[in-house]
Amino acid sequence: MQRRDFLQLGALTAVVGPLVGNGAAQQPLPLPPNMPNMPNMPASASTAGPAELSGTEFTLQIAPVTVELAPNRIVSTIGYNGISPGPRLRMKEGVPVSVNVVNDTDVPEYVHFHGLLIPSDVDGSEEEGTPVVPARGKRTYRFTPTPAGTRWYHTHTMSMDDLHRGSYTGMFGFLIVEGANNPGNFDQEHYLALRDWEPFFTNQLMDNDDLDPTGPKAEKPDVLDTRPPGMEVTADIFSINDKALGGGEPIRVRPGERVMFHFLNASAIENRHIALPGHKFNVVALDGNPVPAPAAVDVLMLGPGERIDALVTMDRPGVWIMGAPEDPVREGGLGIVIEYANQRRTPQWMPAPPSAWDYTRFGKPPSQPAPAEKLDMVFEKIPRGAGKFNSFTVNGKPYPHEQEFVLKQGTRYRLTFHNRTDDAHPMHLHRHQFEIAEIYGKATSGIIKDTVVVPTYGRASVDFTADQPGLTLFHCHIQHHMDYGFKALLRYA
Ligand SMILES: [Cu+2]
Repeated sequence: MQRRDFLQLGALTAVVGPLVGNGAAQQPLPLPPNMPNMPNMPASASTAGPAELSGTEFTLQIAPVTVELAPNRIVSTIGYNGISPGPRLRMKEGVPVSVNVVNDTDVPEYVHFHGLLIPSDVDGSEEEGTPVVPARGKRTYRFTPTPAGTRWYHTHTMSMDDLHRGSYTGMFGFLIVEGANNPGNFDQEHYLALRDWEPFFTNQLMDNDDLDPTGPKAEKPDVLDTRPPGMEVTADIFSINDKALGGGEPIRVRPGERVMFHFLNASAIENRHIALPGHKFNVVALDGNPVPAPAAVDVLMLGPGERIDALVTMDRPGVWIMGAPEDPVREGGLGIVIEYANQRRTPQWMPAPPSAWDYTRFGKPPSQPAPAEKLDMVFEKIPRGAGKFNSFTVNGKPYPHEQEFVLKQGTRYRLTFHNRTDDAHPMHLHRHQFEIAEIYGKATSGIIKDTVVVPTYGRASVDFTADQPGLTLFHCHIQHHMDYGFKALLRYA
């Protein structure tokens, strides 16, 4: 019996808890059953620390942790300070900090500070030459956090075929860089990290393409590669922060409240969508950076590594499920209950209106001419190029592209991604931010990001200024893709 079959059977026979609805559109909430390979662990090796740390001196202890997704549904993994997600780190823009990392495991580690403009030796990337945090050792990262916004931190080790290492573990957390002016025009705010657990290899990937952007498939080859693909990584147990849907407390709101949600896709494996029936998300920032044209949408899309800050006006009293539009993902745990005051109903789900994600909705018309300097990157997948797994090339060459991407300091570049694969990839540039210039065949400006999902067989162009000397890693934020070649190293002349 396949694992997925087992899960579905288990879900059907699971004792349905107090969350079963009785409305026309309600769905039962079968939580993932306790898996035989998810033992109820004794108390974790480290003591759970506070959920938020602020100041200039931080300590992150890497050690085994247990995560209670729901009563009797406990996963064991590696985390920071005894919890997963790790503590939210709150820093002030421009004020130097020290992050002391204590590694209480037998595996050398890197902590990457995602979305910050910091030097290579503290960026937390082996490829960039950041010194390792040795197994059973410690190292201090010192840097000056910038720019302000919703950032995050996570392990940056390779996993290869070990699904208990790297970003498959619980080693991730929010990092908030506070700027000088923080308007905070809302009634409450929540930091929500989307996660999956207990990943496994599969040949059959669930397709969520309905909600994905459509546009010209400018890079679709005339003759498709029909060789059998290698195995990919998937999961069927999900959570928001450390709780599966129904496994934790609801978010309690009052009619008329404005709630700021800070979403992070901390998954190592898949792009995710989020909807809240009857409500719209007013997107105000992407990857922590305010957008030129905030706009309201029904469904959010986040590739691994991406963040969205969105305001929701609570104007439809009820008890709702905010979660993944795809039934198996939401029922597998990717959701959280939004409960209005004085509402006693069971949580309701309603399918979201048809809605494809489009970054350019939040941009402004292009105003700048294209930079004179251009770089092109062609992404290709080699089916089973790495034994039972696919491998990836950038410009037909394997990592590390010694003379391929050499930047002149102070120069502005237009970087064009040609995605000749049958997947949408979340591409992340370390230590820099870029401005989306064109995507889905549409030109735009003013959207500043560090990660962008390049559509299936699509093309995207981003502009960036080479103003951060030092080795700079560029990679797909899907761990399995990065590990099998989907990365390049940019260097300065
Ligand atoms: Cu990828």
